[in-house]
Amino acid sequence: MKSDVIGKSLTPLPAFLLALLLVVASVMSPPANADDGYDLWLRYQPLAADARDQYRPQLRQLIIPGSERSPTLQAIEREMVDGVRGLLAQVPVVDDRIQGDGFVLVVTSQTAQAVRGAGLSARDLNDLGGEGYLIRAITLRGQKGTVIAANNEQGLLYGSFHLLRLLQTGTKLANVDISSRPRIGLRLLNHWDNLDRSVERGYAGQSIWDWWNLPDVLDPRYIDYARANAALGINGTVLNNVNASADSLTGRYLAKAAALADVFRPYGIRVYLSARFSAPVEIGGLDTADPKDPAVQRWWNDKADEIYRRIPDFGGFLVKANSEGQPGPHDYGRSHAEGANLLARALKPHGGVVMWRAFVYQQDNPEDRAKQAYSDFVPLDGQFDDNVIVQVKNGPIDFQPREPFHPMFGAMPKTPLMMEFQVTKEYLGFASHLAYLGPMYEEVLEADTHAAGPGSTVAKVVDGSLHNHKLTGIAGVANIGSARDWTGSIFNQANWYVFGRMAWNPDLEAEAIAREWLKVTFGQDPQVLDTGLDMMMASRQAVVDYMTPLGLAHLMATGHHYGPGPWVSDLARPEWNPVYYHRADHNGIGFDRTSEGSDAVSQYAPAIAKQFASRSAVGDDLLLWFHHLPWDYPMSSGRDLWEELVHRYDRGVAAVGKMRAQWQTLEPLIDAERFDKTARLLQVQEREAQWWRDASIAYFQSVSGRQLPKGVAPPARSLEYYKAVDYPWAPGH
Ligand code: BDP
Repeated sequence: MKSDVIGKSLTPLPAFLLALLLVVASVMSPPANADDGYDLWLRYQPLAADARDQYRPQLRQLIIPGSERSPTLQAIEREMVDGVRGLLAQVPVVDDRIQGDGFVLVVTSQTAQAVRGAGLSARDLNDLGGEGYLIRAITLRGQKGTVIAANNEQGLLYGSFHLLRLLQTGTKLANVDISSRPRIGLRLLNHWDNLDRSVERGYAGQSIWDWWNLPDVLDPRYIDYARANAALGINGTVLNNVNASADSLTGRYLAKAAALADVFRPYGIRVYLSARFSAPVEIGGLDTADPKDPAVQRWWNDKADEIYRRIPDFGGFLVKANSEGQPGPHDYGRSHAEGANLLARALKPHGGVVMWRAFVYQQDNPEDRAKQAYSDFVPLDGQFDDNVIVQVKNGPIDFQPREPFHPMFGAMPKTPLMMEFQVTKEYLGFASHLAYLGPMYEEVLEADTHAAGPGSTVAKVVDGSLHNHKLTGIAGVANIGSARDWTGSIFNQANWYVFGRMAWNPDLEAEAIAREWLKVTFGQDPQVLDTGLDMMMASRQAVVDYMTPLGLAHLMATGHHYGPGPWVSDLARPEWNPVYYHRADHNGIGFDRTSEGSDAVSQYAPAIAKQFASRSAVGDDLLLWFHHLPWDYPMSSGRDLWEELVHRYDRGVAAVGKMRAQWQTLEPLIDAERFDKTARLLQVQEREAQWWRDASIAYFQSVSGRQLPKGVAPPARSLEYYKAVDYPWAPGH
């Protein structure tokens, strides 16, 4: 390593060489009208001329001190060179000595002399933790440049992606001074991917994991997956479905997982696996999986040893137990804590964690489904080992277009709780409908649990600050498949993006992230940005309105959950039927969760319970989640409940019509391929919003016996018609 990174003169790239490179680049890059969305937020298309002119002098040289390039430093170098070349049409000189103005210096505290050389002190890096970074404009011996500094290489990687994002979003570098560190430790995607390459609730083609050909064949896509995630700060991935096959833990499949771990490692992404609780029986030859049986403990210990031999930085297990037919500790009369601790003890010597899911509800339990997880788990607070984190869905039922926050958040102070969001849109129109989920994530994260007084937001539970937990996490059920655009539509990419950005900082605003995503995806045209932002910010509420307005939930068709099915009442378990959730009859509609009803409100802190229990304070958006009300209940709008319900359905359809028309105005500004696919999907969405509206109104009219308000169009078809609509081959099921 050179002790001094300051040098003398910059050798500019000879003009003819640059010109040649540009010609080659323009021949090789596809025309703007053939953008299939593969590049996600790493498009690196040339910036507008004025932006290029502004940045070029600032990015002439990339300095990475040290003679050895670790795989992570190599990844940084590749990304920076490719990014700058694409965005600025300028190839930065990679060197280990500063030769003039316009350098980007990439240093860790290990390259201590370099850090000092960059005018930084240990104190500058102290607050950055293991993954944070700073990006700062500096002048070194008269030479102007930018430094990216971190305590280790993972931070440098994140900082490098951030610098590229600054260019993509048009942020000035001259006085840049950013320091950033993640608020949450485990920032993971959960893939519900099966070993046959089908994806549970996946709407973007087959699994990207080509299990069959792994570990011998490594699809280059794995690297792009890692890059895309690292750019957001995602640092782990659970490879297989929570409805897990025990085969994932066999030697053959561990070798495949290990191959993926090797690809992801330079990008700071650890591999995790969903573990089937009964694996000791299914692949271990034992006759029990009882957590109290020493042979079972031994089996898991040995399994963990084997995994860590293959994957030294293996992250740990995700477990769905005693839920929807999955095996678990209850099968042996043991608690969730006893089950979780069994696996935790096996992982502990290796530093692994258990993410134990709280998504449980039991067959034959007559209790309100919304209450069951809390009832099962809260009494166990304090009984989990310290490498267990309980993974809780954002709401108490199941990834609905809108739910109140889960009452477990704030209710288990001695247990770290991690958030589980669904990024794939199982209940929000699959990949076909445009729904930007940022506002939904934001709504939940900023919800106040009141667990330790006002201001005890869900975000503070999840980032560990409320109850002083070091182990913290957030998971997003991935919407990724092998579709060229990864997520089935361009706008679905925004949901992966916003999940990752909020996982890094749960206080980021959905709107700001939407704007940022639009820039990295479509460029800087103000009309595209303003129109796109309008569409995105209205989209989730539109889905709520045309599917499940006013706090209704789970009215989707059976099994695949696509399209309306509010009439369904014949499924084996009561809580599988939409009628269980809306409880509509001639007199009224809604689920009474006050003390007169299921008393689910009592699972919230008193201040929140009081708010939810009050018909006026709860607000229209969650009204029917907590209250059963007569059809003529007077709403704050001046309409009665029936009229308001119909109004919301109409409002939802109108909002989609507006989005579609807005998108049309962007045709001249967006490449043909991305424009056209989005336009077609918006047509589908408008048609299906109308279908949802018509079918729902037809059904609720049949139970309420009420007339449609004046001027409201009747449903296009009969209720019988809507009931007969069937999608036997809907994906993801
Ligand atoms: C439900 C899905 C089901 C999942 C389950 C879960 O319909 O496919 O297995 O969640 O989260 O919403 O375990």
